[in-house]
Amino acid sequence: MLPGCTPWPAEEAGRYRRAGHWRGEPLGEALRRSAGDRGTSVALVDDTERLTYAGLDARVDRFARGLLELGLAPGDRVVVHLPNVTEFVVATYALLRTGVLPVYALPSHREQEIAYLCEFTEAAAYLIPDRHLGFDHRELARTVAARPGVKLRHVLCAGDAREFVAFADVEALGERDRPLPSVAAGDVALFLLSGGTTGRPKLIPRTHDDYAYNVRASADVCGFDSRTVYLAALPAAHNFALACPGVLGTLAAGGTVVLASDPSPAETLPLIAEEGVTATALVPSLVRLWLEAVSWLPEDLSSLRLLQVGGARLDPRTAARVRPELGCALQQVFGMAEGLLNYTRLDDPEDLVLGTQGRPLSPDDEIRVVDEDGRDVPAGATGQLLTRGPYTLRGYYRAPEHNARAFVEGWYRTGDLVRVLDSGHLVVEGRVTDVVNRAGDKIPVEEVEEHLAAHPAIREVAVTGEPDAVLGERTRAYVVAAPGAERPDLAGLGEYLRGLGLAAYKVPDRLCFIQSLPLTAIGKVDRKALSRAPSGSAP
Ligand code: OOB
Repeated sequence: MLPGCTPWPAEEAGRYRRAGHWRGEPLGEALRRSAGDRGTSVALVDDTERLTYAGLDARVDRFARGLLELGLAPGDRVVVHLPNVTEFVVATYALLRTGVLPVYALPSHREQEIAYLCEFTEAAAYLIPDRHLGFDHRELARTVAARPGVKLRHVLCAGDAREFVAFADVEALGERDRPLPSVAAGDVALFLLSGGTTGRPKLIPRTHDDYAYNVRASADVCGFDSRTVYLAALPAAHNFALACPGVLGTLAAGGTVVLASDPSPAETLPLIAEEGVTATALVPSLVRLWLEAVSWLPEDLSSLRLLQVGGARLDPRTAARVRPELGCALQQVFGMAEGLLNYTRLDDPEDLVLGTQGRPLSPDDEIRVVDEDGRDVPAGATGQLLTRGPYTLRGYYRAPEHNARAFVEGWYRTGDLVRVLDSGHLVVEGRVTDVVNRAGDKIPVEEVEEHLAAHPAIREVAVTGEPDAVLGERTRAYVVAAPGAERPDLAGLGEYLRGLGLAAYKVPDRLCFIQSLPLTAIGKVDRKALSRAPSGSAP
């Protein structure tokens, strides 16, 4: 196993193999099998092209050989920062087939996040589009590559590459025949980012064996097969749209993946009608947007059979509107990049589908619900969810200190407060730790605080979450102004944070000046007291 990663104990690993969860097949093979069975069927559709399985498989092999020609080697890390475009899928399978390890950044990440990922993983390459949604990623790449701690050997750019290596050139390099290395299924295949509990995102190593099981079991539970047309509306770099069952699950099942460049109703609803989309996945804030949009966008959504909703809690009232107003079944998904996935099943009674966040995917997922002292709570009571199982990590990458807190005897502390019903379904009641879940984007408030605290007009700051009708949760910055300084306004602070290279979703939604921050008994900022405080003067 890659240094810095924690393997499963041998006994559990043996059990997962014997149960048939871990099959010893690298992730890149499922596509090859689909290509063998269904070469002429359409595998992938994006804004500009349609690829058959045979076409996609051949491009993946060319790109894989091209990566090796460039000097990338198995075990090297590569930061993948691509939106939902064909190149994302080609690069993903090519990396999986060469054993070069993708580190999946989200499209909205900017200099702070990307530089951190490049430095922390000692990335050898960075994959970008030329422009996406009005943002020039080449400029970002120049800034990141110039930072002293960043040791990139290559920047690969999809589209107009300028001084960087064009994707097309990598494929051309791969025309030359050379064997691909053999990849061991027990090894790390890729890195996902954690929603984060404190500060910087943690890196989650996923092995071929565990992630292939994640993909295959999810596709089974969701009934994906060769007739499935899956719309990737959320970023494909996020676990939900990548593997639950997502892009990888659809392609393993021989279906068709349609890539949407953004999840807005204006982009996605016409695609559903044009491509005959049968299944998709959204976060709750987008469901509400879609529900509004269907009343004025006259698109035919009759092909849609399944809407998966997860990433943040879906309120039962919105849940109840899905079937009558969108005409498809709802599936709630409570998942995490760390592993454990809970799905409501397609044949669950309506009260469970509307009122719970599903039950564990695998018969070998283990669940405990504990109180603040780590003791199991009585059946049905609320407590923190701990889990371990055949596709849940045993440790974050290169994070021994954090791992000592985040795991207890192999159990991963999710930070989520849940209760378990007699049926085994989970209801998510909230979080233990300080992450704001804004429309499914997880905001580690301490990271935002750290940046705001460096602002010359700010003496102290605390960021909290509060309920929001559209976003689920929004953020509010409570600021104690520096004496004598001119008070910044919300727009000014937003500009300041974006100027530092922070992703836009982390910019506070509200700002509130106060005299001093309330403290807990041991002197920590009392966020609970803050969220009870009146909202203050400025919006
Ligand atoms: C998904 O993954 P992450 O890693 O971005 O975030 C995980 C966290 C969970 O620990 C929980 O706090 C929250 O997001 N969450 C939910 C939820 N689904 C995720 N909270 C309430 N209800 C839900 N249905 O968000 C993710 C990964 C795979 C599939 C779906 C979502």
